[in-house]
Amino acid sequence: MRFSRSSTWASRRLGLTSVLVLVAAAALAGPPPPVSFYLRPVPDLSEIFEPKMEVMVAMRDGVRLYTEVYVPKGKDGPLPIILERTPYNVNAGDLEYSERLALYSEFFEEGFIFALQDIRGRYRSEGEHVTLRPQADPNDPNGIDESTDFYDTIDWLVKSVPGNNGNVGTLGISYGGFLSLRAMINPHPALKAVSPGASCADMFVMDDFHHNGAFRLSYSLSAAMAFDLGQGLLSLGQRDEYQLLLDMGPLANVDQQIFKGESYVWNAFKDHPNLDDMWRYGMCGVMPHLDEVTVPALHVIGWWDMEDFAGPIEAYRKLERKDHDNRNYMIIGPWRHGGWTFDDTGRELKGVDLGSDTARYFRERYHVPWFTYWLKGKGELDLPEVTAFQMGSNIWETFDEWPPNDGIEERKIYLREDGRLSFEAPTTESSDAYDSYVSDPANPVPYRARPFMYPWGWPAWMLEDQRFASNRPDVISWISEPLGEDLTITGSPIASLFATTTGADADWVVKLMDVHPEDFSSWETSGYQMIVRAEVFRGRFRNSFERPEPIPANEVVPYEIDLRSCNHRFRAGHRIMVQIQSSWFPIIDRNPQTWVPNIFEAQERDFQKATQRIYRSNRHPTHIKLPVRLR
Ligand code: PG9
Repeated sequence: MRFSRSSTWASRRLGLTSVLVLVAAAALAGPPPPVSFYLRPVPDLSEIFEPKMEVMVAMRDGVRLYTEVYVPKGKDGPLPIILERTPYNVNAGDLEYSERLALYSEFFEEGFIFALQDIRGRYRSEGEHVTLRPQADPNDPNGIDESTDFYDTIDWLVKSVPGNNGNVGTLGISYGGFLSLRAMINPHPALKAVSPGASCADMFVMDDFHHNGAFRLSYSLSAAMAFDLGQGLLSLGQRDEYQLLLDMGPLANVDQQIFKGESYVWNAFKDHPNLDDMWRYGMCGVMPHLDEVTVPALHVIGWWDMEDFAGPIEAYRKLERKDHDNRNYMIIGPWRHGGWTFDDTGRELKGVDLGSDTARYFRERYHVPWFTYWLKGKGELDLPEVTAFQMGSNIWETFDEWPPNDGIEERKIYLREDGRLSFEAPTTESSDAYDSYVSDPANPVPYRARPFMYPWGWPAWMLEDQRFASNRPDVISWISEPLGEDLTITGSPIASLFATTTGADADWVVKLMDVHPEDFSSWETSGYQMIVRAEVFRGRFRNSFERPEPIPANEVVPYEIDLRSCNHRFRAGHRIMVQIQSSWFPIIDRNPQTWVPNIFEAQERDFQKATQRIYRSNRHPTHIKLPVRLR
């Protein structure tokens, strides 16, 4: 991997951030600069499209949704329609031509009609907004949900837009990806292809709001504030986000100080601290409805997506089980959240040079041909089942399944004495073979180098050099010798952790890292501690996400932590590192470390220091199972 010297301080994304950006711009007196809405150049859209049609499209219950329709100039029709439905404002500046269209510039040459719609209750659309709206009861004849709104919109489009060919495709990122999955449930027959991007699908174990039951505080708070108050974190003060949220104290204070019980989203968090039907079927809950591949689907995911990574992969895998006609595909690229569409080239990420224009390549090689094939019947569908970029070598690879089984061997890499990491298992029987640290909720480990404030620097924060954390006494590192040859892992590394705590609950954060050689000819990357995968597990959920249990104090407890998919080549001369810590603040809320039934109700006095031991003996050999490529 090579690195470019340019850094993107004002890296930007579209989506929830866009809501915050306007707030940020207003709140800031000095640097950092406001985060811009788009990273894509906006062409002269008046040369490409006829003046827009603005329509309030009526849904079955009479609620009307604001829709802009753009018909391209000078293209031989009839043409198919690409529909994007969004909670993030189809035309933020109320411009003659929505700048959102710039996200689709590679589609212009081929010729598609674009329809952009604000979802129910957002911006210019009527009706009540329900964040990540659940599916309606199928037995309720008056039920409405995102699937019925898709159906009714598509029905209107194909019957009303002049010069359309009767075929519709839909796509979207994040919330828009979730919507694209909803479009697949009881779809309109004119819906011929979808492309769900970063489609959040599991909000308790994998995506935005929790990881393995641990609450993603800073992001979820931002989401609740954005959707329920129309504000960003910055409205709480232009401060280091770590200090801001630490000063706020226990989660109960957040509700008292900010939402006062009035936030639909925050209430969902605090009233449902465990996995239950609200998370399965309610807010977001899409998995139970993904049964058949009702519409051809191309799932798009970024390795460095800080919001929706594991859930979208599981959505693909769930559909794959019944993909009898081979209409379900996945591509995972080296992108931040939505980078394949939001970024102009995708050539670099947080200073990491990706070797080619990965985002443009995806759009030209995959996205446009996908919709051209299904909506126009043109071309061949020359599409591998799974395409995955390999980090570390900057190559694209194809697979018949995900994760691949063929040519993969599980190899265990063990924590050893003196901070070593080794493929040799420990031999000592001693029950004292452990490393220990004190986890103090009053001084949690920051997840990024301070100071920081969402949304600045948020995209791909996982690529930040971890040396800011390495020297803390509550972060333990184990490191291998330099590798003699390249080592590639493809699939999901699993951390098998044996640990004790003096407390009654604990978070376990495991980072698998690629440590670059000390080489001062490339100063910026010398010794870089790059996360390959990192994950958190909230100990109370070790036996069940539905029924949390206290951790028995001072008893060695095993944990299996799925670090989630990766495709990474450690180059010869690099070293593998594992870091373990018990806080990751404020991306994850603080675990009180004493037993409380609901952490959203914990009081200040419940937050106590605990001493953690990570075992590395013959009997309790903490290790990472690596899916190593044989060839
Ligand atoms: N990941 C974002 C989100 C999804 C669902 C709810 C709230 C936020 C997004 O960027 O759309």
